[in-house]
Amino acid sequence: MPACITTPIYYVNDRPHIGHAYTTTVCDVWARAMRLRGEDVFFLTGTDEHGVKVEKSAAAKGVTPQALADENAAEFQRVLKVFGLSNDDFIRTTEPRHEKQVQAFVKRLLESGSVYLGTFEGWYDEGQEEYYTETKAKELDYKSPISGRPLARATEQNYYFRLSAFQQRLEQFFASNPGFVQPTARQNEVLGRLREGLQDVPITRTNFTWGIPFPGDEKHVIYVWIDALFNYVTALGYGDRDGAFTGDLFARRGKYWPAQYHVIGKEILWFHAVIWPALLMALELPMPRRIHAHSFWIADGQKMSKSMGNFVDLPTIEGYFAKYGLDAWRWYMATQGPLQASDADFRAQHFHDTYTSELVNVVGNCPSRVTAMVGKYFEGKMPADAQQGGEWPARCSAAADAWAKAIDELDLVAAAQAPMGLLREVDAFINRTEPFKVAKDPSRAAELASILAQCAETVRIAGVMLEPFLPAKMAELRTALSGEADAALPASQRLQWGRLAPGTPLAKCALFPRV
Ligand code: ME8
Repeated sequence: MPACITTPIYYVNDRPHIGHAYTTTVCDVWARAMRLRGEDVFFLTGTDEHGVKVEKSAAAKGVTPQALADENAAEFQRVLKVFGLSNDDFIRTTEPRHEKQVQAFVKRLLESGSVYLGTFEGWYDEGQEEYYTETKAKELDYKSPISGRPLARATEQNYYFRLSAFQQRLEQFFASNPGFVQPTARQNEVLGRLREGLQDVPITRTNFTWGIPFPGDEKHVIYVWIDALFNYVTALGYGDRDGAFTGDLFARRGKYWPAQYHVIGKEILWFHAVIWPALLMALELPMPRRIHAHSFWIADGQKMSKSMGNFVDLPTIEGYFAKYGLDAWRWYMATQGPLQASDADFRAQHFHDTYTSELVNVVGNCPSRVTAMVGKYFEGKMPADAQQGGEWPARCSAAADAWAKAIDELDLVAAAQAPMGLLREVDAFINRTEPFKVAKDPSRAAELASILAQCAETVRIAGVMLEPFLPAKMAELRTALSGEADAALPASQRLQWGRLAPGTPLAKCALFPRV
């Protein structure tokens, strides 16, 4: 089945930082794992370029919003390459393919009665571009829950999306799709807020101009969040046929909708878990399968924020690449990050310790030990195993099942744990069977061959499962095990026991140097 995974589209009023790198890396690991499994994957990311924030940042710099957007979108695209991220498309909300189609959607919402002209009185969080009702603003002490800055009083005539009309359908939807929002703690928050009752939301603005004009009433621009959410379908070519809502709605990539995963940070969950589904209901489009709202990286116990200026920024990240390598960065992001309900503290020492204890001592050391012994005792050739793997084929197959299940659940920690567990078992097996002692007794040659053949084959299989996390290093391992041609095969074949035929050259490899 074709699978689609998306990141949020990032605001261009800011430079890329650890948060953007994190979400995109999580999606990249998943996309690579799915491709490895032979699935047809579409991995989407991009930039969110309209709205008052971008307009203001541009004015402060004395450039046009489009110029600022162009500059920072190019920077985001450059960064994707530096990070080796394997996205299939990059959508920018100022592209005609997006703008034209957003207008068509909004027109359709207007025609179907889901959008109407009304007057808003309430509170506005400028940093987040989010409106709050009086009740909610009071609860927040009239301060932005994100930046802490005071909310502004707002009265405006605007077009509204009739969100309230979707209360019941949303409740039913959540009841019949219990795992729709992950993790569960986040889903409970959404359900709690849903129970308070939905109010209609303004979807246009008149106090600035940097946005997509509202079709038929161009003194209004479409609210940046409505504009932005639609990226998930405009990138798939929805309505490329000039907004005709008939026949094959997706001109190009319709097979990828609905998305398997929208991966986002927890601060934008409401838009994705409630507003987006309601918009899709109003347009009679299928729902995405899952929204995964991860938590935040924090820095040395403190919240990272633009105002505090303590975001782990690009130059810092590039410092980690230089010292530990890109794959080590990916590993830390994927296995130590805030993927579930708790925030994760980014600490240099913890990074270093994780690198040493997992990548140097396990992922690097185990293949190095095994290939070194094969070099020493079998002239660097895969020995023949008279025991046909012993208990190892079953262990590997259980690990492969656990890995695949974890990937389905976007549980990257468990997905990494499966091959790590195998490598640790190989290490323990070597310590227990002591092949270096067995080698001293010529009458035990067959036993030595079995031990090392079983280790080498298990290392190969663990390496396959580690590829989505450590693509460059595992390519090195693959080459050392003479498996270049394997890269093109699906995991179902590569995870089978016994691909390393006796006599296959196995070169010694050193993957992660101690730092
Ligand atoms: O919200 N830890 O864009 P944005 C982990 N344009 N992830 C973090 C993070 C942190 N400390 N800080 C940010 C927007 N992120 C909108 C989205 S989608 C239709 C529109 C990540 O540039 C996380 O994925 O502010 C978060 O949701 C995203 O960056 C926000 O990026």
